[in-house]
Amino acid sequence: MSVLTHSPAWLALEAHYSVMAPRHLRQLFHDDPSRFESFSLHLKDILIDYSKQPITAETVDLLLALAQQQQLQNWITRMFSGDKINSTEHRAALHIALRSDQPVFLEGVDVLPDVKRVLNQMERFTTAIHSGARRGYSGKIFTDVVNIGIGGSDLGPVMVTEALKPYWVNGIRPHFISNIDGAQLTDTLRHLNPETTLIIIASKTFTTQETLTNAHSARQWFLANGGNESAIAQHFAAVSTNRTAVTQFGIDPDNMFEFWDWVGGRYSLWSAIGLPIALTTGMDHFYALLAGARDMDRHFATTPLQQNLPVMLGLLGIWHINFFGITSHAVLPYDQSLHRFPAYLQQLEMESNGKRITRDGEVVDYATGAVVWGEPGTNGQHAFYQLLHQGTQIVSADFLAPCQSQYPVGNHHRMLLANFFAQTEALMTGKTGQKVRSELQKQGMSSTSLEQLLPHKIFPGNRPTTSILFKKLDPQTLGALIALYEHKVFVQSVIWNINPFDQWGVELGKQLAGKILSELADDNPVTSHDSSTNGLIQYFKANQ
Ligand code: G6Q
Repeated sequence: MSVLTHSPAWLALEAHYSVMAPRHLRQLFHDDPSRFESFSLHLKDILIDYSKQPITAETVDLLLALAQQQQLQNWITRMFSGDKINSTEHRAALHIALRSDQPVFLEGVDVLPDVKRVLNQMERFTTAIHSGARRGYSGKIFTDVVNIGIGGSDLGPVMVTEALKPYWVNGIRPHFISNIDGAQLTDTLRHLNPETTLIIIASKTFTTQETLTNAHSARQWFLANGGNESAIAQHFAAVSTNRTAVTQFGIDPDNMFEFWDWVGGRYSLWSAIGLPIALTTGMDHFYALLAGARDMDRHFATTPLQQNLPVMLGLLGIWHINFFGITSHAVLPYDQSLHRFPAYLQQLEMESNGKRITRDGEVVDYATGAVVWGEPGTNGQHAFYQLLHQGTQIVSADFLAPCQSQYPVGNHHRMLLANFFAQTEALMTGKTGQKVRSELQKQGMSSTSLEQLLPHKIFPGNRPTTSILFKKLDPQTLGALIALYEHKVFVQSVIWNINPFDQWGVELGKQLAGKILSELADDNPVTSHDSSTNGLIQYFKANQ
């Protein structure tokens, strides 16, 4: 047994679980009609309602005691003060510095001047592209921006640019190439004119195989379609921590936007990795995004734990995962603009907390990160909600929606929100046999048919959901929402005593494919792997 599962706060929660497990959410609402007031929190335009969770005031107290036992407040302070809390990589995790307006120190040196310098460089570049002061090699203004990057160098900018479509600058279209599958590169570039296309190569390490291969192919496309070597400097920019590799690739160092090893890939959209966001929506909106995240940072760092939004969200996840055994978590935005938000959170949560070794090097004996997935509502309702309502596994879910649509059309937004409220209510209350019976009787169904159909129409309910409503999906609110989840992930990592800022599982993939690639280069039989891998490689070679 680990120290954690042996600890007083954990054991108290285990005992409390046996009291809470048989209590239906319907009953909890019946016993306490003021649950919404007791279990909801606000920050500016964001409201989080967690009253449809299997908790009482005692649960919250016990979860907070667990957070205190795990020294959460101290860990928050350590993150904000630049301690090297990414212990396996000996790095700080200072994404909060990228949106700070106060000095942030790393080894006694304020990093803010560097952050501001790169923001100013981004602003100059963005302004020059938008004003036409900086043009393509033939004198035409830029109309298309292609970001080549993968994982943390792709998902954040894709998600944010999609979410902020109403804020797009006239005349600029963003495109994203991440996959090594040539389909994405071919399909993207075939619509573009090299004369008016700006290509950003985004890679923290500048060694990632997919990104560099796509970058080389994009350069060939540029040269084969009218561009020439001397025009590369006008059309290619790089975002990286690796100046040497950028220069070797042939990119003018003036077109390199720097960031630092204390910014994790999946926490990097606030850095120059956000350049496609700034180019697409304008620098003012990028600054507003940073300001929203800063509001959430301040809230996280200074608000008592019981009123702290990321803390509460994180602790609810702990309650589900470690005590109820709910390890599948759906993110369900009722907002088409947030269609990539579940994919973004999937990386943020699963890459950060998908770990089985504690900070002390021990194998954990408790579950860590949940499986995170999701799709926008109402589409999901016509696909996988069946399992959420009547399946055998319980899935926890976050429902998110704006009160104001940025695309007002007739009654669409009210219908969208009516579905949001109806689904969260139904997941909580379910539908009893008694209710189903009376409905079927009213329809005049014969008793034999009624008895046959009845069990199929019962909904157990008692499915936990958190509802997150906000006024409008503007850049500031979006920044705050993303930071909310970043800090939620951190809270959970502290409870589990794991490092959320490394990603050795990703590194493995980067190494393995390199070795096999050389074996695919000729027709020789491959025998260096297990029989399955050898067999698959042979089949590929014979049929390629
Ligand atoms: C993120 C991960 C991973 C990374 C990509 C791209 O936290 O480390 O998703 O962002 O592997 O890496 P580069 O930016 O170095 O190309």
